[in-house]
Amino acid sequence: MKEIVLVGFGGHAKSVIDSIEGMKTYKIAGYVDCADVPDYKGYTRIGSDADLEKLYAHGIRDAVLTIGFMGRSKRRNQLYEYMKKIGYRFPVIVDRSAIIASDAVIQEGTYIGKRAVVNADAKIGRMCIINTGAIIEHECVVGDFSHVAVGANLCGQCVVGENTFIGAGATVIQQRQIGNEAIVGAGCTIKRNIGNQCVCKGTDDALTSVQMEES
Ligand code: JB2
Repeated sequence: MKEIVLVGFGGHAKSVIDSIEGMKTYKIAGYVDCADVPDYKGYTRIGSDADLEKLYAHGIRDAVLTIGFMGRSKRRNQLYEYMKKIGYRFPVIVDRSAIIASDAVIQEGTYIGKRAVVNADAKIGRMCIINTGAIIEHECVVGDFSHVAVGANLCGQCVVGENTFIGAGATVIQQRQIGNEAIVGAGCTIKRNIGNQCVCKGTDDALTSVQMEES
């Protein structure tokens, strides 16, 4: 089995570990983290970000960015660029319980969590997180580095930009567009288009209660 290194070893890494173990394609070599974090399931620290070149030279070619995010975070983008220059591959990690349509397209480094659904003709960009139980309906497009959190729903033909966060349990109704670097709060119902870098808050009907503010 090919060896893979995990970058970031917090809560999200634990979810990803279970999915990788279920795939039976990769052997987890260990993790790198910028903090002193406890080992988990027998996986141990094999260095820091400064050691990534050395680990590549020692034969580890595959990596997964297991630093999650719940809003804006540039660190995933920076690490991706840095590690691509070294030569790392970022495989798609799909939990064995996820349901992926045969013609869905999922680009490198994206994680699809437990019981997530990616339906027909959907396109998911690079380095996204489609987390536990999220539903990406037919013909949706999700831009690079975006995160659709647990239980969120994108109804058919929605378009989500890059570096955007769709919070837990949020619903975006069909054919709506969410811009780049936007944040949709947990539980929001989005019934209109949302611009770049907008933050949506509110728990009821988006047409009346969602407040929009430029970040
Ligand atoms: O630059 C970094 C870096 N920055 C943070 N390099 C490396 N190698 N590691 C980094 N980290 C590490 O990522 C932190 O030291 C920490 O160990 C880990 C982040 O763990 P945390 O448990 O704080 O969050 P998470 O990213 O695993 O999970 C968030 O995102 C998930 C998608 C959480 O908010 C979860 O609730 C969410 N499901």
